[in-house]
Amino acid sequence: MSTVYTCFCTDVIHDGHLNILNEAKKLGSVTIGALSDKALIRYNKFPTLSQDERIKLYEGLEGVEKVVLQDDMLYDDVIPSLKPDYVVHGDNWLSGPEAAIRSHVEELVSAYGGKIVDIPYTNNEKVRKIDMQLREKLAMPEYRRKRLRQLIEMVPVVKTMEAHSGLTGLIVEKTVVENNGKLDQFDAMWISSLCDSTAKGKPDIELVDMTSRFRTIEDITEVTTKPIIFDGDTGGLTEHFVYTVRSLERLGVSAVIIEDKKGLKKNSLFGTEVEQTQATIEEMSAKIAAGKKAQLTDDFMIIARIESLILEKGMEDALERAFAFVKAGADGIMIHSRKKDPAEICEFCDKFRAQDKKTPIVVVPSSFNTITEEELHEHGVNIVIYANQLTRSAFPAMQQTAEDILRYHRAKEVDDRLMSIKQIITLIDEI
Ligand code: SPV
Ligand code: MG
Repeated sequence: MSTVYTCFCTDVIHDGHLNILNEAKKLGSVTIGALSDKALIRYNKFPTLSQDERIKLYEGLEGVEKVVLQDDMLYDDVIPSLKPDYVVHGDNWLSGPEAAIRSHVEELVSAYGGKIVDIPYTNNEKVRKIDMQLREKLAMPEYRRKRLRQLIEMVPVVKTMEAHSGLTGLIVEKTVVENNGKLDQFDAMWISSLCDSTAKGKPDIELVDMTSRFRTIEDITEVTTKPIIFDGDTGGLTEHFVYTVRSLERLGVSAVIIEDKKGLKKNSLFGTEVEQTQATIEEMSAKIAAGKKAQLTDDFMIIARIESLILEKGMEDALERAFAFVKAGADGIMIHSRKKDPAEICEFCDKFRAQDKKTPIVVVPSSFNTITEEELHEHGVNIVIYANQLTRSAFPAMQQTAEDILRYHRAKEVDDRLMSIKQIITLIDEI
């Protein structure tokens, strides 16, 4: 009897999967590959069932011979070992970033004379509804909030991109690229105080109040599912910070990062060019402890951001603060630097990791942008935040368009670099 392989990456079996399975059964004895959690996160979306639950779900399907774990989105391990006569997949992988995976499978099966069978994708009302319900589940506060802690355990580096509006949230949510035959996407969103303020034409000095910052969070949570790390600036007064923690938890935010500064906060990238006052270890520790006490869920994280390198207070001061803030209850630490050379960040991470193997480390490589995620991971970093790049790319593009329309007294000259009207009106999903 012929053998058939198909890879499933779903938490819910709908008509589309049953159709694939039926077509597969007509060709021979069927093995389902269950894509592992870590591959699924890169390939598709965060699972709502565990890897083991998914395997059980597939094993329960009628006519399935066996279920194996597929640990990589590329089929390099499973195909050469199983050598199926047929690999069956929905025809949605004929185009878009997934096409690279299909062509890799084609190479693998043609090595021994196997074949790919593309099954027409089922796109009925019921299937769309199930997809939408899954997305909605991922977007719910109780599911979204805990996802950052889950991701830290599941991926080498949580890749986090700035979002400051529904639209930028959608970009972070939906951008998928194909790179060396694999797909990749961001894991989480950073609601930057700099970008949230800049979008409102205001300076980054804690001027945009919390009600407005929460509105930004809601704009983003309404259209996305990925977890959120909120830039809480200094956290404000401790008496206010405890309320902020509760509100953020309720909104489904996974973490707040607060920096050890007091008085009028200026953006860190000004460094010592402007007056900035660092809070004492005792003051910051008390704020962290109060936040942890106010927190109601186990999922939420309070991450302490250390400004010693920014304010040129030295490595020893940065490390002393990091250990003290962890002792005060911080669930993670963020170390910041405005040097182009990543050396001081790496030194800090190595020294911190020598004494603390577990507490998550967050970095924001805006200035030290030559270092890769993989290199940062080697120094023990868990979360990398691209804090402002979407804002900094949009601003000059808009400015150039405005200048050119003024220059030419019409819009024809700029049209080539604009998104088409058709694209922009179909960009947003309708329910
Ligand atoms: C932000 O994005 O607002 C930050 C990071 O706090 S930085 O601008 O580098 O200080
Ligand atoms: Mg900020």
